[in-house]
Amino acid sequence: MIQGVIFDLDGVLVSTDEFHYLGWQRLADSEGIYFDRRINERLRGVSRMESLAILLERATKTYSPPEKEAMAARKNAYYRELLQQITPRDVLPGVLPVLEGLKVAGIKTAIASSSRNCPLILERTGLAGRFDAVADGNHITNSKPDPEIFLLAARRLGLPAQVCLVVEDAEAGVTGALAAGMKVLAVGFAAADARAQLRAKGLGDVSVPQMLAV
Ligand code: B16
Ligand code: MG
Repeated sequence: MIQGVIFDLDGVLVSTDEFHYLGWQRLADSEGIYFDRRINERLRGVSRMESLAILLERATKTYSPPEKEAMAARKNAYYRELLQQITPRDVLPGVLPVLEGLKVAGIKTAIASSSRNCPLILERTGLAGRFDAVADGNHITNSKPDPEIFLLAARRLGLPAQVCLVVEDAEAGVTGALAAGMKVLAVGFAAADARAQLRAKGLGDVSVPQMLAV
């Protein structure tokens, strides 16, 4: 029986995944490196520096470690510029009713996001304080597909992995959650992932009883 639900942030609770794409595209364009939405799919749930390494697979010159740090910082600045537009209206459909339904059912909730910008996004969307625990990119060494972030979120909830359901939109996130021994509800870009126990277009297309019965 599910006792805790652990949510990914970008692409599950809010569409910041589009802003990540726009930030990386701007960086790639300024460096003359080919980048597109298909390549961007590989960056979902992956840390900032690992994302840069994937983007640099198409680079024609090699970059030193300090140059790479500067590029990652530049992308983050572009991304944070876009985050200034975010308001509580950008919380994705179904999120607030699901959170309310879980609360009424006595189910604990947590965030497991690879993003180091997670606190800023939670603040700007009004979601800060709505979860029993938060685990983000500032608290871990290995990002998704490693299970570390999910295990940390479960530990902070005081729950064993087997009673946790993870909501994810990334292949790397689904892999990490399953490796942690948790059940998965795959949504958005991961909605066709056959490894997940439950699949839906978004949180607006699934009910709390369905989530708790996986
Ligand atoms: P930042 P999630 C992930 O967040 C994003 O999906 C991924 O595209 C991004 O590179 C990663 O956070 C790190 O983000 O640069 O803000 O630290 O999907 O795990 O909530
Ligand atoms: Mg995501």
